[in-house]
Amino acid sequence: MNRRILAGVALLGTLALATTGCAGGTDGGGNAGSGGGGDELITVGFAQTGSESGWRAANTESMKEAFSEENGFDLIFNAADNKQEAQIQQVRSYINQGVDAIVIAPITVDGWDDVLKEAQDAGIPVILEDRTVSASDDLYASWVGLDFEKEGETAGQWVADKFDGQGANLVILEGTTGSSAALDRATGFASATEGTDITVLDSQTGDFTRDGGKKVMEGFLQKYGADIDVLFAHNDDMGLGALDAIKAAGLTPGTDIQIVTIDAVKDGMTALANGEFNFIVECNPLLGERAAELVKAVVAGEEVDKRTIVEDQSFTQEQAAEVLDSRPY
Ligand code: GYE
Repeated sequence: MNRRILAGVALLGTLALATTGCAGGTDGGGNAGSGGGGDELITVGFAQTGSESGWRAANTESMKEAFSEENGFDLIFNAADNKQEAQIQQVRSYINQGVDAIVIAPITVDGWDDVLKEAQDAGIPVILEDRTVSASDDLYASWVGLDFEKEGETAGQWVADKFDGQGANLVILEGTTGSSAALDRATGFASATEGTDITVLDSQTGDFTRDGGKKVMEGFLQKYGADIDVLFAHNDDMGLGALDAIKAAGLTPGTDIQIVTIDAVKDGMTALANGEFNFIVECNPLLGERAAELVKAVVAGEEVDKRTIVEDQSFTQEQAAEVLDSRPY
């Protein structure tokens, strides 16, 4: 009997100690002495777009890894299935829960002003990752992401170098309508191919998914058949979906129709190394660590850069074959 009671008392003692450690953090006091604790966890609500692509899966993993308890975070995760309204609702719910900071990967550029203002009024800092918004940058603390326009430009430059002067026919699979990733890639690509004799036969959204890419490419093939020389897909997944459609139409991807995509995820790089894709512009999804650093700094009241751009590379078939095994995602 005695032993049991003693064990219970000891356990309660440990709990009390642990709780004291936490409370110390809340008071903002750096009161050492509570043995194990350290600071309180930072509660972060992360509003992810959805799970549309391999890029997104890698991005989600990177975020979950960086915003771990060991790193001092209590992460509340939600993916909005690519529905802007649902994502905004999720951000509102994070505001109501009184989280310490909110991270958003905004599905579309427009429509964020009101909810960002609500977060600001509630004193909750917002950090954007991946895509950008059209709202004033006074309404959020910081953004970390990629230069989508440059990605589109690099893809367009490759097409121009290869096909200008041949009167080639091009089709485009666009990303999610209204997303900064799709808008900026389209702008960059158009500027790099402007003034060439390349004809854009068609350009439609495949919503950044394999299924979307496949369906839209089937439509393109029905309409234009073997007249199509080049495909530009705003991401690997849509290009991978298009491969099925091209093969089903009796054409050889990489030869009959040359394919340039953006992202450089494992499946895309494999298709490139196998000769089914012809060129990939990288878009780095591993933004978690930088986002976590930004959140920590902002919550601590430190000054941070408004914009952090992560550099991308690009790959030919030969380069893809060389680096394929060492790619982390
Ligand atoms: O290229 C695509 C994903 O916003 C950069 O979204 C991201 C894009 C990425 O679904 O695969």
